[in-house]
Amino acid sequence: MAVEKGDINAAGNPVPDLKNEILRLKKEKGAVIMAHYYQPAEIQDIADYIGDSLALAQIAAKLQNAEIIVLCGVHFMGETAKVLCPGKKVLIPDLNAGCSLADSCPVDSFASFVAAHPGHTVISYVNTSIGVKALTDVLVTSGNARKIVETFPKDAKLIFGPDRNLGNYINSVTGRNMVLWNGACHVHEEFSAEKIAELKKEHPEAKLLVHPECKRPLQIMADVVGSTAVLLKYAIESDDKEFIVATESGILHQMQKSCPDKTFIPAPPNDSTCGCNDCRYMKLNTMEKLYECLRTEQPEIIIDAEIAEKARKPIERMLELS
Ligand code: CIZ
Repeated sequence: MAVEKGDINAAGNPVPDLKNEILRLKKEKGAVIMAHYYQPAEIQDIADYIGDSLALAQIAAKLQNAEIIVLCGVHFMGETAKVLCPGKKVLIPDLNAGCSLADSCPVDSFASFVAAHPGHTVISYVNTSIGVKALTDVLVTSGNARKIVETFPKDAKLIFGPDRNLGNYINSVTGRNMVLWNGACHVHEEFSAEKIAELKKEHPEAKLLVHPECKRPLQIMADVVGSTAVLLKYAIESDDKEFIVATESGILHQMQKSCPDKTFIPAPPNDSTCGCNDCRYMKLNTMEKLYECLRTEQPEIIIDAEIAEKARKPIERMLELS
């Protein structure tokens, strides 16, 4: 049951009007709220900035007046903001909001993988821990991976981690032969090509929008493969009226808001009862936690200064090349 203003919470205190309290605290503390497209709809609606991880990093790098950044997303996004804004307090509503893809690439194992490929340039997807970023030459997001990989000669020796599906996709469109780390995202790996094919029969006019973290068969079936920002832009600019969307469900909120006259159908996962096109980490953030985070200025992202310095270089290189 939804908790509403006027209700009494478990501690016996009145429940605050969360939206107004968040806006009040934000103003009082000179805070900026940034939200990823995969956040719950009500958090997207209250944010100052909404975007993919590239846009959020670009905005964080340019923020002048904010004292506090509340990054409503997952932990690695908060770390990226902290590296780019070392003088600001960076908060995240739930410190447990991790990332299955980042977890699929432990720092020690990645260090051994890099050591086993001497002479290779290390390209990492931004969905990695700060430790993996510190081992990386240049970071990419799904929005700029192709462009950045194409800045390297065709025969350059490249390592790409941690997402094997994005890596495969970039190899296929750039003609590169990057050595891939074998990692994946629990949401994007779950979409079922068979169920999507069935859905396409029911909606023959629908365009299939696929995130490159999905498996190869989906990439091949897709009308468009792209980052959240690319898929959103396509949906807005297209004359088509119906879309099947194979990425985390949070993006459907912006799609529907931007295109109220169009229909967006979430792509079905293998197990239709699992709710697995909701990222369990992204959805840990709630309005209650956002309010508490602004009130208490906790939890805060803290990064070791030496690692932050090492991670800054590949992040800045990505921003220069984007
Ligand atoms: O890089 C991001 O923001 C993610 C996780 C997805 C996307 O394509 O925007």
